[in-house]
Amino acid sequence: MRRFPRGRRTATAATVLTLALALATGTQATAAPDASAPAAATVRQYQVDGVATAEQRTALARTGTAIDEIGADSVVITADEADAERLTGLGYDLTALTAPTERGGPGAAAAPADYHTYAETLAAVDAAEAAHPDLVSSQVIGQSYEGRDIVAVKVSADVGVDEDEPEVLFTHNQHAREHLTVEMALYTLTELTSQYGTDPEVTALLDTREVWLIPTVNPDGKVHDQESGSFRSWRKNREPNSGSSAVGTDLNRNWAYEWGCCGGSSGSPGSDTYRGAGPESAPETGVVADFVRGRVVGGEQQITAHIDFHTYGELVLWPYGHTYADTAPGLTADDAAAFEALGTAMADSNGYTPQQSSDLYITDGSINDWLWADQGIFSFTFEMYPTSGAGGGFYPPGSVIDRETSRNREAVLTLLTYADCAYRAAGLEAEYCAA
Ligand code: BZS
Ligand code: CA
Ligand code: ZN
Repeated sequence: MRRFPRGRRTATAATVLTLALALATGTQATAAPDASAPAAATVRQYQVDGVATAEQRTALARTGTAIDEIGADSVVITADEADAERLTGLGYDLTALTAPTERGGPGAAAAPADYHTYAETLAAVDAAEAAHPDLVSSQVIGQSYEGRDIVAVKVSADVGVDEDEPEVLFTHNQHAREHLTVEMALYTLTELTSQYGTDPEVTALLDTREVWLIPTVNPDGKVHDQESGSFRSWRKNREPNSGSSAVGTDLNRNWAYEWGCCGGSSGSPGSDTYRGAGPESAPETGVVADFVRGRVVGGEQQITAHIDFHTYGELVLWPYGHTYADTAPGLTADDAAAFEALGTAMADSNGYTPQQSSDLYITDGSINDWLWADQGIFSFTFEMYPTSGAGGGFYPPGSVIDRETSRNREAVLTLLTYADCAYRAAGLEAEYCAA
């Protein structure tokens, strides 16, 4: 498979191109260490030098190693001492880093109370629905492993009617520790409802689109990470794994397209990129996938466009993740052109770096690949603020929430705008957007 120019361009454009990656504490080749053992070794971040290409990053990720940020010729990983020693033994060049809080100075990182809890999130949804009954309607679409409700919120004019309008889905918080993404959902909900009837663009879009927000796909993981008194850097869901004491599946490796195909996930339950026992094995993945399948009306998928919000790295990503190739089965050159044009338009508004997700490293079983290949939905991932640990990593301070959620206002509205026909973003309306 060939490398393609997009990755090289963006890599040179950004001195410190960063990405929050998989926190993988185990290895694929051997039995994984028990990630949930009470006496778990100290986990910290390390810089790994000499890792410069997507192939090199994929090779590192395949050892089950955590990679949090990507630089021009290095990465930042999260590892315990045993993993660090193992990697050094494999020839990797590791340097221990101080915690993001210390690197960023006082106030660089958050306290758990800086972010809405799961209960507060649902309360905010209920309040919006009560204040705007004509615009907002929420429904429980299923339960997490531990039995918490997973909620989808519809926002549209005449919300009680299933009108024949393009539908746009926003998913948030697949990864437990990425709390800023839940704030993004609440921002979008507040912005759309408060600006309807006031802002002409928002009004026109809610008159012609149906928006679905799923503020947390992983409520058990969120509660686990946020509500013990201090953050735990937890990524996965909280489902036990049979035959292992290690808990959790990486939901963003558990989707049912080319699941586990390509070395872009781990088969070890102790890894933070554990792909699960099978496609959609995690209850949370199944609930959201069933919801999406339920939006097929009259044989046609109503949802046309989607963003899955993550942190961190300030990136706009699109499929495929399971191959480096620009085009592949189910992804034509025109499809790729539309993804790049729309992704770049959104990135122009928020200052993120746009690229195909495999420019970073290979993943399989991601939500983007499934939504595109299986459901035909133009599906993006946004990696939100910050770009590095200096901004607080997964836990930036609450003082940045307003700025970093509203930063995506135009990008969200751009996606809604093109939801009638994403090919229009690439000038392909004559071919694909006939009325
Ligand atoms: C994250 C990083 C994210 C992941 C990168 C990615 C997104 C890869 C979409 C592929 C597709 O955890 O935020 O590793 O899931
Ligand atoms: Ca509809
Ligand atoms: Zn994530």
